[in-house]
Amino acid sequence: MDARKVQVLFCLLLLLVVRNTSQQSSSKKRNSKNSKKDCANSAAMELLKEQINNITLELNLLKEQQALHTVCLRGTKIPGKCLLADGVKRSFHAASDHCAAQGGSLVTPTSADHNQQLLNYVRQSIGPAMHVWLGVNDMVTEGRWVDQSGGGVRFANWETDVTQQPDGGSTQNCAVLDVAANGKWFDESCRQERASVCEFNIV
Ligand SMILES: *[C@@H]1O[C@H](CO)[C@@H](O)[C@H](O)[C@H]1NC(C)=O
Ligand SMILES: [Ca+2]
Repeated sequence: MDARKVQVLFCLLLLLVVRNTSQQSSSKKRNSKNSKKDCANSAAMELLKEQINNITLELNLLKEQQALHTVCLRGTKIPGKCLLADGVKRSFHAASDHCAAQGGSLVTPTSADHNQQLLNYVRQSIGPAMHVWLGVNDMVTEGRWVDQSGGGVRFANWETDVTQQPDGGSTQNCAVLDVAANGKWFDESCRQERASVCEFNIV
């Protein structure tokens, strides 16, 4: 419903209210002239309401941007995204929920560059011996590795020089990035408790 319709409805409602109150108070002085004035007032009110709505929306957007700015300052910025590492060890699901609760998702590198930036960031922020969860799993279909939105991953960085990752079959359905292995990926049991990095899209 657009603002004009709302306004007309509001006026009709107002006329009803006016009639009722004048009946109740037995006052016959409220005439249509007053009602028209009331309608003009109500139109002004509607405009004010719309302005308040607009300002509220803008304020919320600013708050979001501010929060994102804080995340970027505490973490690091890569093209299009801010990353925030958390050394607390959690299962894959708990880590994923933890990111979602902050408006982000588990980090999912989409290129060798991103993977390298993530590796550097984790190394200098939470340490050189860390395994961190990636937003990558093959829980639904064994061997089909998907990102947090369920789409197939286009970039992967499995360790294949020493071992042949992913090698855990149906017992290991979640992916980690191993800092000690220079950012190579390994599959692990999703119940393992690992550090994590959340990513936040920069709007
Ligand atoms: C509120 O925002 C909408 C969409 O941006 C705009 O068309 C409208 O004119 C704004 N209203 C007021 C009262 O500022
Ligand atoms: Ca698997």
